[in-house]
Amino acid sequence: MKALSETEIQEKMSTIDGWDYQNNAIHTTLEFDNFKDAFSVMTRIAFEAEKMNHHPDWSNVYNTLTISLSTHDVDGLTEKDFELAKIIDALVS
Ligand code: H2B
Repeated sequence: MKALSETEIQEKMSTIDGWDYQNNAIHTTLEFDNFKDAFSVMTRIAFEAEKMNHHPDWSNVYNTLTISLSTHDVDGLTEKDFELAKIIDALVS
């Protein structure tokens, strides 16, 4: 899978919600009511990530989940990052 160009990335940024593009990755921060809710969403994201064989860089502190997506294999952004971002958007909407 090839890394997306800057133009392609800018086009795709309009297809996802609440993400920003920095340092060759896309980032979002999600806040939940409590740890249990945060962790249940993480579990659902984890299953989707495994199905795609594409995994987030993330950290969780109590009710806050910070996620960064990039494709390590190409050291940049690919279609897979935007596909997973859309799945995450759908899971939390
Ligand atoms: N996840 C992400 N985010 N980027 C990758 O390049 C990647 C991955 N590569 N998950 C996969 C696993 C690769 O390491 C395995 C061997 O297919």
